[in-house]
Amino acid sequence: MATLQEILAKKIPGWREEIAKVKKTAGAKVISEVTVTQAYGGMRGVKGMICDTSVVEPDKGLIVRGHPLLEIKHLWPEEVFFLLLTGDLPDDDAKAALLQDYNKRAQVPEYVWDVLQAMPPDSHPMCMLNTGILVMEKESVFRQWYDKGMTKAEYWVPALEDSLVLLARLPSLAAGVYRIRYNKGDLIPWTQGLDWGANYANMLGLADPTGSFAKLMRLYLNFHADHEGGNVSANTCHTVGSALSDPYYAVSAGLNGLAGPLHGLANQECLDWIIQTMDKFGGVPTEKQLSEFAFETLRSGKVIPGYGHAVLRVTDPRYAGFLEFGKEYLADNAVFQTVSRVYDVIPKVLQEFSEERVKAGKAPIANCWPNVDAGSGALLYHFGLTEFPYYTVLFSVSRAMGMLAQLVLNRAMGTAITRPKSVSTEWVKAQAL
Ligand code: CMX
Repeated sequence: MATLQEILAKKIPGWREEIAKVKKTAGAKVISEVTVTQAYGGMRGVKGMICDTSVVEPDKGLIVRGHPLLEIKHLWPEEVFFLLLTGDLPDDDAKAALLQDYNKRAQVPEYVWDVLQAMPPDSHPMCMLNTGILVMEKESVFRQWYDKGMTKAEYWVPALEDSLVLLARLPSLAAGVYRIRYNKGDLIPWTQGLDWGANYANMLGLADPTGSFAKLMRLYLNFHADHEGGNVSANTCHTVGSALSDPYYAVSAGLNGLAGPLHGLANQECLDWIIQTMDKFGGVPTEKQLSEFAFETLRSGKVIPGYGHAVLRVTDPRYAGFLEFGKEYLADNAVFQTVSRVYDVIPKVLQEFSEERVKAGKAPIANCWPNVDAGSGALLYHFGLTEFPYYTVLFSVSRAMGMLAQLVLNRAMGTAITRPKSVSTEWVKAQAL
């Protein structure tokens, strides 16, 4: 049975050749232009980097290595990581081999727990997760090989080893963060032979008599793994990794971005908003009540979390997939019913608010539809994971797969250090006015 390392070692030379050919024949072709608005506006829509693991089509959503997300929603997370890295769906042997790779590397060192136990008890779970990742940096094989001296062509090999160690340990680390931060008792160890998603579900320690929570975790970890290269977490990981900082530093940097409320933290904010509406109206609010509460939120200068997107212009298929799961497993749950009702109301509210904004000379809201963060919290809440500030940690465990797959491929392709050119406002005025 071929290992992931052997499979990649076979594929990488062909990919390098292909990219060299593309650069040689089409190197001078212009693929993007940048306006002044884009330069001030977070480079939205500027095509200035390559990511082969997935693409996000504005009208379709996430496509992973050519597969529309909802067509591969049955994949377990380890299969998704294999797909992201190699471009192929793994057969049973490859899936088993990757699980073995994780089993060998899953033990979180004791010093990590010592550090986490010593953190202030009100630390945010994202800060604890990231601290745990950073203290393990001393084990980076990439850094050891780099210090000894290695060729550029070899970079991907220790980068992959660090990635496998990190991915193998992340479920235990993240579950440990949950149990320490919320005083849930002893840590639950990794179970050899149990898959990555079910292991994580098990180590959190929530009751799961029917196995539905493990199912949700596999789906959750599948859906959040990757979202092309330009989002804050992936792009940050890419930039930091491009300086040849090792995967521990790079992933940690990416996750610090995921911890922002406009990015991954929106899932925490979103459920908080849903619960606020239920508290205010004493149960599942009516459409009218929701609409009024939404306008109140918007007029107080806040965003509606879970809605809008920098690239998408339709309902996020990840949201649609979660909604489908909810309808199957928790249709009677009041929080889920509120989430569904919010979906009936918010796009219209945002559209109306957007029109008001435009009349007032502001930018329109480009996308009034839900993103991934709009629905996931209700599902977690149903299964007893009620601590909102923990939600972005779950997102992180999953997103690490995409960031690491991209990082390994970038090291394999010898992607250059990131260094776009910034210009000053004086320069823009001189050019454009
Ligand atoms: N509620 C209120 N206003 C919103 C909005 C929302 N859900 N979505 C966009 N807008 C506003 C923006 O804040 C911006 O206002 P200003 O011009 O006053 O700054 C204006 O509409 C134009 O923004 P846009 O072009 O539509 O969207 P951006 O690409 O700039 O931002 C995003 C995208 C996701 C940050 C934004 O839609 C947002 O803040 N959504 C709520 C937070 C959220 O759900 N984030 C999670 C995204 C998914 C993820 O990364 O995990």
